[in-house]
Amino acid sequence: MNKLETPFANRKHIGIFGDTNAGKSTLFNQILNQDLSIVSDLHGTTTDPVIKGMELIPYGPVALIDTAGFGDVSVLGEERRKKTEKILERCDYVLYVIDITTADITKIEATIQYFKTTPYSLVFTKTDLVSGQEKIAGFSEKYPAAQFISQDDENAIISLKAHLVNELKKLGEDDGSMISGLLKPGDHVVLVIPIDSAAPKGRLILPQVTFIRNCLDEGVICTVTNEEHLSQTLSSLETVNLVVTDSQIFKTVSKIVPNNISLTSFSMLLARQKGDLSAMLSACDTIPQLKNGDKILMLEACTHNHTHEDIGRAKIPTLLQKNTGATLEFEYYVGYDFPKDLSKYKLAIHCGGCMITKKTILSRIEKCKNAGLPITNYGVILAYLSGISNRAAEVFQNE
Ligand SMILES: Nc1nc2c(ncn2[C@@H]2O[C@H](COP(=O)(O)OP(=O)(O)OP(=O)(O)O)[C@@H](O)[C@H]2O)c(=O)[nH]1
Ligand code: SF4
Ligand SMILES: [Mg+2]
Repeated sequence: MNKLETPFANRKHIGIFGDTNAGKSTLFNQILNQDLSIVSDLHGTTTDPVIKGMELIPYGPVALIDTAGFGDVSVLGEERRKKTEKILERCDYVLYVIDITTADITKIEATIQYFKTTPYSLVFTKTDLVSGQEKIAGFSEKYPAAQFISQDDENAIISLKAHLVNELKKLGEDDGSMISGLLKPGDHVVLVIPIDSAAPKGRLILPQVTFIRNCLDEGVICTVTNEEHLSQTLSSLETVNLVVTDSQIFKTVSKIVPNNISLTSFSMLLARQKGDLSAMLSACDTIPQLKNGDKILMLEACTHNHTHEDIGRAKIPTLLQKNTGATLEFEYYVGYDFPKDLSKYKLAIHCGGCMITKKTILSRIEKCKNAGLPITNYGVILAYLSGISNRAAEVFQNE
């Protein structure tokens, strides 16, 4: 993906699921109009998920994912099934592919349960192999929104894409903007971005760029500065409705920004946009109860991010142990890995999640909530540990 393309975190994810040999990879290639995924009559051909960004016209950029089939009962199949489940957590929409020649309503109904709350469409494939229209009519009556396709029927793919566009539109345009409900057209916001050794060379990071773009889209005036020039910037402006800073320098910035001006951090805005800010703030109430030996689950979405290694592996553990006076055990899960047993942890701390979809973060929050495990994120806990979470959360208090 080149730099001009929409990042995967900002694309709706569409997963293609179904039994082995149902025609998932064939459909994946048909939608993309490219032979990217291997197609064969052997069951279990697709072993690892294949993900590809595409423009779904007229909807916009999406990510399409081909998965390993459900029906693989080999030992390796168990591993693949787990991978497929993880993919489901990332997906905003499911295309459930069913080979019409072997379709069975009991099985279809059971599989639909597996998708839980993720919206889905049924796609019956291989309609060229059924003689007469009876079978198609039967399923069409039972599932009126179902799509019927075959590998040589281009029109069926065109209408499937149109159906998908409509379905995605129903989900809402995107994850919402970082400033919705906080700022209105004509408001003035000041962004404080430290340019230190952790800042990437010659560019801004994704949440900063997204924030600026959101301001432009919503008619909010935005001034960008660093902590050194913040004081000068504030005194040169007539009105400032909000200051947003990188959480790393919140304390410094908090001293400079007068109390009558609202102040928050990118991490708070990101937690609000992509997750559940109030759950993440209240998870911090657990901190005073932490004791020696308690286990903390650390979730980092990217495998190689040295800045975060520093925050997640050094800064937060040091501050948290200093704050609680307890020796804690930190367990790290990186990428899309997620522990099965959450009962052993006292607190979960997620990274900012800027590179992953809202759906992924919400799935994780849901799992933690179901297990009674409080979950917060790097930015929110850093604000709490620096004693500034009250000020940083003030701007959201009426929500
Ligand atoms: N006749 C016919 N064959 C199809 C159709 N779609 C797929 N097939 C064939 O079905 C077989 C399986 O197709 P794949 O697309 O590899 O199926 P898959 O669901 O990705 O299978 P796994 O990766 O093994 O889970 C291949 O031999 C395809 O050529 C179709 O519409 N009609
Ligand atoms: S906050 Fe998480 S998703 Fe964003 S760059 Fe860091 S590790 Fe990756
Ligand atoms: Mg396949």
